[in-house]
Amino acid sequence: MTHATPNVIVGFRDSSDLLADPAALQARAASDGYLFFKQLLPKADVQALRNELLDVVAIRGWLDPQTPRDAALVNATAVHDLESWGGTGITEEAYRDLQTRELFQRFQHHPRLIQLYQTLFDSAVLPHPRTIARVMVPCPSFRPTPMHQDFIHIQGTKQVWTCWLPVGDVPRALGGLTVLHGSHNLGVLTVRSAEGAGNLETNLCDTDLPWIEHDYEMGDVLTFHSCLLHKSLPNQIPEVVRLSCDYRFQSATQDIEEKSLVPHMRVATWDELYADWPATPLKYYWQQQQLRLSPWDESLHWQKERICD
Ligand SMILES: O=C(O)CCC(=O)C(=O)O
Repeated sequence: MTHATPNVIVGFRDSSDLLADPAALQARAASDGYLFFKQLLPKADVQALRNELLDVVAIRGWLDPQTPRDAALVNATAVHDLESWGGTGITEEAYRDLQTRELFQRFQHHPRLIQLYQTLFDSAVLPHPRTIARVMVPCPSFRPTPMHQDFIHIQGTKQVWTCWLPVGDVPRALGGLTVLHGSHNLGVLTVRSAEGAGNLETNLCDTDLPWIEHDYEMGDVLTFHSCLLHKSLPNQIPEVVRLSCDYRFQSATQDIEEKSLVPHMRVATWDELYADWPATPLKYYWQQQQLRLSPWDESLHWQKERICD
């Protein structure tokens, strides 16, 4: 762990050794608000997911045809007018295609992820059906994700943990996720409108809490509490696509809000997304579980002025 600037730490604390000690893992989660696991997932598994996500952009001509697909270099001319739909990095039509891909939906149920959350929650796990991928194609309309708490967008129990999964190496210069250490203890903060994924930015007054940045490698997993402040760094390698998924998990015994059960941004219905899938228990898996639904609180979305003393 090194200090880049006074309030920025580079390098997450690795919690891999705590997976064998549930009480210690839960204590660290409660104090830090995030957990990081180096190489939790086999590289080959993440590479298969990467190939799938890259396929979505390659078949639309958005990658440079002169370089290997895995380099994820953009075709700058082709992406010049591309509009990032709702912070996904790609168009609505391409994102719908991505969401139909079984590998992408199945990946959230990777045994190593389920095992991690069983240990963290000490209970049966409910993976949120609403899954999100970010295919951050660097184009003129692209904006980094503003600082926010997921609870504003997700609601339900505050004990939802986001799994942010770099789908490939994501060095800081490529615009990975950074978190504000311990900020889940600040409570639910007010927001104002902003550009970038979610379109809301948290009003954060002066704090001594440090931001932690990381040079992610393929296979790494970052997970954090629903109230932990986070944002993406700017992409300073403007010719390379940044790939990541954000999946969410909670204990099956806690409240969930209904929008977490529908496809992200209602890009399609589940029937439409499943249309070409073979028969599999993955389809509508959550309907086999007893869910505790809680109502949406629209007042959390009201935009507020920045109020700091
Ligand atoms: O990947 C990003 O840029 C945003 C991800 C995010 O905000 C999240 O996972 O909650």
